[in-house]
Amino acid sequence: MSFTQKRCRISASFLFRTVSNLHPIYQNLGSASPAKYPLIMGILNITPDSFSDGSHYNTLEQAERRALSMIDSGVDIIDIGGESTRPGAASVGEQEEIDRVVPIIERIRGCGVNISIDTSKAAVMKAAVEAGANMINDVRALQLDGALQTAAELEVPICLMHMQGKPRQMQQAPYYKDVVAEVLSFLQQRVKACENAGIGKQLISIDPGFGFGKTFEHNLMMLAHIERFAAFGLPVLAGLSRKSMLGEIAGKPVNQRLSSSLAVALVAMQKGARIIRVHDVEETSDIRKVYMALHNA
Ligand code: 7PJ
Repeated sequence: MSFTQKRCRISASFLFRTVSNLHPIYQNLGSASPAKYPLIMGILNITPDSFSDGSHYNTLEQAERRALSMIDSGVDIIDIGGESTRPGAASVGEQEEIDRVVPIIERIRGCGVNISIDTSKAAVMKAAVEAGANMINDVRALQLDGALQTAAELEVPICLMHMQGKPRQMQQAPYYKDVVAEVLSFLQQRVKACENAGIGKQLISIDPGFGFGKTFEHNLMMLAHIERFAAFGLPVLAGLSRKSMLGEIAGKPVNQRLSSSLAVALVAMQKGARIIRVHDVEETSDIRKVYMALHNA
C-alpha cells in the first residue's frame, strides 16, 4: 500500500471534508456563472530539476509528499506537469512525459482532490486522464496535433492559455498593439474552435498566460485589466506565482517572491479570477480567507 493510500485510509474525515468541500465547486468550475470562491490550483512539477536528488523513486516520494501537503493546506486542484515551459527549456518526448506524470497521478487519485494535467500533447492528456486526472491545462490552448480531438473525447474541464511564440523564443521580442484585446481575441477563437470540436463551453476556462511571450508592461497591463477576461463569461485562471514580473517589481530572486505572489493573488481574486495557480498553497489559502471575509461582509 502506498504512502498516499495509507494516508487516505487513516484519515477518512479529512477525505470527507475534502470531497464535500470540493465537489460542488468543481461542478461550478466550468459553468458560465463564476465559482463561489476562487479555486486554488497547486503546482506540482515532475521534471528532473524539480526535486533535488534526481532518482526516480525519490522524486515520486517527494512529489507525493508535496501533493499531500497541498491537500492538507486546502488545495482544490493539483496541476501536474512533466514538461518545463520556462523560456529556453528543452522539449521532452511523449513517452518520457507520460512516464513522469502517470505514476504520481496513480498515487494521489482517490484522495478527493481534482487533478489537472499540464500538457500540450494529446497522448499525455489521454494517458493522464486514464490514470485519474480530471482536468487538462494546456499552455498551447489545444493547438498541437490531435489535442483538440483528444480533449473532446476525454470530456474533462480544460484550461486554454494564451502564449505568443514558442517557449524557446517567446521572450525575445513580444509585441502587441493592445495586449488585452489581442489575448482575449485569441482565447475567444480557441473557445470557438473547442465548441466546433464538440467541447461544451461549460468545460472551458481561459488564462491570459502571464509571462508567456509578454514583456513586463504587457503582464502588468493584463493584471490591471483581468476583469476584461472575466467579462467574457468563462472562469479565468491566473498564474502569477513567483513569476519574473514579481522579481522586477520587488527586486527579488525567485525564492523570495512569496509576499509579492500573495499580493497579486489577492488582486487577481478581487478582479474576478476564479482559479489561482500557485506554488504556495497554504499561504494563498489564507489570502483566500481574507478575500472571502471581505467579499461576504
Ligand atoms: C502557467 C501554466 C500559467 C497555466 C505554467 C510557471 C511556468 N499554466 N503553466 N497558466 N505557467 N494555465 O509556473 O512559472 O500561467 S509553467
